[in-house]
Amino acid sequence: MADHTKTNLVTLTRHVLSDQKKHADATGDLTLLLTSIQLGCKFVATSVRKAGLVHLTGLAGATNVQGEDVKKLDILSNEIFINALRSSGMSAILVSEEDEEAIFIEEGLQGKYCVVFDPLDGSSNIDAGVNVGTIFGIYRVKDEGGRPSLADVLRPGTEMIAAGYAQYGSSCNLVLTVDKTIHGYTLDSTIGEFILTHPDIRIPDRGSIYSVNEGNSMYWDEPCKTYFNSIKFPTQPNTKPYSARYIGSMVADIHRTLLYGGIFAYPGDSKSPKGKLRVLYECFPMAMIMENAGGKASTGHSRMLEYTPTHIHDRSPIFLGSKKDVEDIEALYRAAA
Ligand code: AHM
Ligand code: MG
Repeated sequence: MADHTKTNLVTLTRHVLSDQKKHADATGDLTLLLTSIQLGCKFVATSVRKAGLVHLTGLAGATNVQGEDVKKLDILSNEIFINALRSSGMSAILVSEEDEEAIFIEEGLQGKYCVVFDPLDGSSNIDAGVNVGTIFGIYRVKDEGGRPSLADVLRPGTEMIAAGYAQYGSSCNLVLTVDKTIHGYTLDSTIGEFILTHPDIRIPDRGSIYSVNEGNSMYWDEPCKTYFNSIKFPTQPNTKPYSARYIGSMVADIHRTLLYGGIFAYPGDSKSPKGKLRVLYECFPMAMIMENAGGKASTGHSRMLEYTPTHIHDRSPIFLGSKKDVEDIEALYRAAA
């Protein structure tokens, strides 16, 4: 028998299509929308890789060595995603970290999905060659055929129908969650396809790595200080302290947490009571991914996905990762309440 494993690749599109076929009422629209997101990720992956060479990391509006106008990578990435999503004909509203206002897609190109995204998260790291990523979440409009409004995106994360991220690093990885399934794909740049490499991702119930910006610890509240002290100075016999890992690029910190376990946190503090991370396109997609991988995501006080954002760039404190690690910090907040 011939070995077909090397020629029978499971691409992201093939995988999503076969999952969608399980739904009798599936139209293929979500698959089409995801195709445009994939295209955006491939385009950004290539641009990130070329950035150092063509000085794409220069100031917006700067000129490269060939005298051509170059755009800063986050602006370029934003345009790439907006163009891909608009032309897919599948989206109704786009919310991007880069745009103050939500973008309402014109009639004629309008579809039934709302996409919230951060086109290039962690971009302040890019000059140092650190991993960056794209984060996205998808809602279905409430009233198909009706007039889309901000109410279609100012909804709890429990109503998101899909979410994911792409990480631009030594390889380009895309993690996607739809219908409680969660799989990881790696871009094979020779054929330009995302190939299924991490089926059914599960996060360990407890980890041994913590990931937080400790430079903010003087501003933390007591439960947060107590929690991080407890994992660094364990009092139980034969218990090792947790290791610290903090890249400062959410996608990279979450990707490691998802694969190895542990906890990632961006707490609120006395300086920034709501923390730094944005609810719609940073906290919710990552929370959905963690939950569907068997982990947890919390504001410290309640389930992250049950929060209702008050505006499109709303922020929230967040603790997410291995179930038991997140439960430990929640217990400390409960005790302090
Ligand atoms: P950005 O969207 O402006 O790139 O900021 C978000 C990034 C996240 O990727 C990361 O988790 C966080 O900011 C790091 O913030 P800090 O430098 O305060 O630790
Ligand atoms: Mg961001």
